[in-house]
Amino acid sequence: MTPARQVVRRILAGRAGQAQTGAAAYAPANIALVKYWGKRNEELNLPVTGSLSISLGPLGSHVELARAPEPADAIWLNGRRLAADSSFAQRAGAYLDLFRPEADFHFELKARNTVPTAAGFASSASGFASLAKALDGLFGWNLSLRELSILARLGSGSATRSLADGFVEWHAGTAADGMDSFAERLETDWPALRVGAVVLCAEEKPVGSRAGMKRSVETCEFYRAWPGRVAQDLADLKAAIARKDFPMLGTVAEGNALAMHALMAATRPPIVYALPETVAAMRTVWAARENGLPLWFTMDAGPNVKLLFEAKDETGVREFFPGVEVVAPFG
Ligand code: 2P0
Repeated sequence: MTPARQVVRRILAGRAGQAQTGAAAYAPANIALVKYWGKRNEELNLPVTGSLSISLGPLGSHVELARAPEPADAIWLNGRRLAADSSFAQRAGAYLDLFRPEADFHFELKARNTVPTAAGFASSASGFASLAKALDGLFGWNLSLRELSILARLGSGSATRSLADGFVEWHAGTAADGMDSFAERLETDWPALRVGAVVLCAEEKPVGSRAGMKRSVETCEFYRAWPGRVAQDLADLKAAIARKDFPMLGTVAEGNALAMHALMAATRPPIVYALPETVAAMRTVWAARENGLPLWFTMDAGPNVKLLFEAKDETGVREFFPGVEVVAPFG
């Protein structure tokens, strides 16, 4: 039995749920303020470090799940049935394999993203998180947030953080089977917080994050400094959130994203996601801040920039970034 299957079996032990007719679930996308970059176990998506994110409320993934009447999985994305050999159907099917009660049990899965794929927010986190929730509903397991986050992690690391709203911390854990590598919601709400998506390029990235982080762990000589940096950033970020100290939150998030991109650049062969427009956007943020606007940014494994600011400054931010798409994570 594979290690992932063993984890599923352990979590579901004693939860012989009854398959319902169907189930629906929703999970938000998330954006990391302290990033996940590097695994200690690739099959179980166990991270080298912890990470901390903010969920994006209405931007995420809806999933409907039922037992398929046909002798094969039927997988739909945004209203279209996918070919069985498409990469999405393959990845979803491999994940569903972990949960089939019998070999001839097939699923009908209908996924719909409200996170615009072109906006530079990843949909795999909300996709696997909503799928884990829908499986829980379909089989009536009644799993906790902690257990669901472990199951979502088997699909994609960042999905661990997409089971709850608000600020979510993913604990790295140390156990070989990853039972202590789960997500927890922080208690603090911050209604004034805003995340802005600045889309600079919607094309597919040259190196996916899964391959990119593996390459960094294996070849970046600075990677050994990353766990210490993340530990400090996590402590500072949690202090900033507890005190609602926005400049501190922005400073930690921006610095952590730049440190991650420095690791990527020092990877061999190098991974540079930034385009000239990305650097220009970064400079605009710094110039705006010099001018007194409390504006910071973060970036993920791509060229797009995500702005961090508070509601009172939205008009000012729009003067610098007229096309920004603004999300209010706390509604
Ligand atoms: C994050 N990223 O913390 C970081 C920042 C990208 C840059 O999590 O292999 O799709 O499925 O565990 O979660 C993207 O990586 O990778 C990611 P897998 P995942 O949000």
